[in-house]
Amino acid sequence: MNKIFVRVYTLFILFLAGIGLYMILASKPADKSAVLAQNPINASEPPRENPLIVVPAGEFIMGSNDGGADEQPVRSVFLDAFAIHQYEVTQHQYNQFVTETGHRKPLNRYVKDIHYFNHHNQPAIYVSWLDAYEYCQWAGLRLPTEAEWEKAARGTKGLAWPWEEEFKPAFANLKGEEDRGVFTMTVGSYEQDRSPYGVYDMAGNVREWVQDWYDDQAYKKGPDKNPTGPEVGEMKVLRGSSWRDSLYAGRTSGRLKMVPGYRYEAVGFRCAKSLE
Ligand SMILES: [Ca+2]
Repeated sequence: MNKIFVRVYTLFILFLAGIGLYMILASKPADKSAVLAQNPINASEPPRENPLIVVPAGEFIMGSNDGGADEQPVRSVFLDAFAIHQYEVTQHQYNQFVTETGHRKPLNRYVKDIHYFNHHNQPAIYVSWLDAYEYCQWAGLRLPTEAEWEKAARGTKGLAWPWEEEFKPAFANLKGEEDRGVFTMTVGSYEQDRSPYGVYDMAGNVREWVQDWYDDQAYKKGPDKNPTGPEVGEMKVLRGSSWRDSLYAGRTSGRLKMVPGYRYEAVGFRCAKSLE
């Protein structure tokens, strides 16, 4: 009697395990294709060029009274001419640096959902401030200052977003369902997330390291010409919002601070250079 009971019980357990296995196997491809359908990366697209866009010398409106206290006051700041990458540095670009120098790879097998992030036209992510700094040096460039980044994002007239003054979360790759992105997207694929100079993704896609140390008084104390932030500090500045954050965080004057060693799936960068 006992033996029959054990056999029936064993068969019942195997039956349950089979159903569980079937459900796992059947559900995975459906989830993946649903996500990918919402996140259309053109896999066959060749690597995108990332030209430098010239921002002419002159004054621009820096800061805002609508955000954090660290963005105040609003004032006119003069910058010498500079050039800045049209797009965030792509994985194609960053991988060339890794191959040539042996620098640490940003993506590895421990990264969750790596297959949603690893196309060559998606931005380089999981890069610390020092990774970004060293990439720009290798490329014969440098990180933009906060002031340069802000001018490249908003033009001379103090736009709150890279586009006109409307609150339009669908215009950039941000958190939420208004736009078509789920993870990082091909750089430059949001035509409206384009600044008056033609620089893309200054509102969304990934947050971006800049050169300056963070100082909450930097906008109050900085010079009116070519401000570069404090000499020393503990935190570096990130600018713009990302696929994991809101449009509010992507205001052109918004400032975020982070330890320089921070590496994350929503943080990348772009480079700049001074012009004579
Ligand atoms: Ca960005």
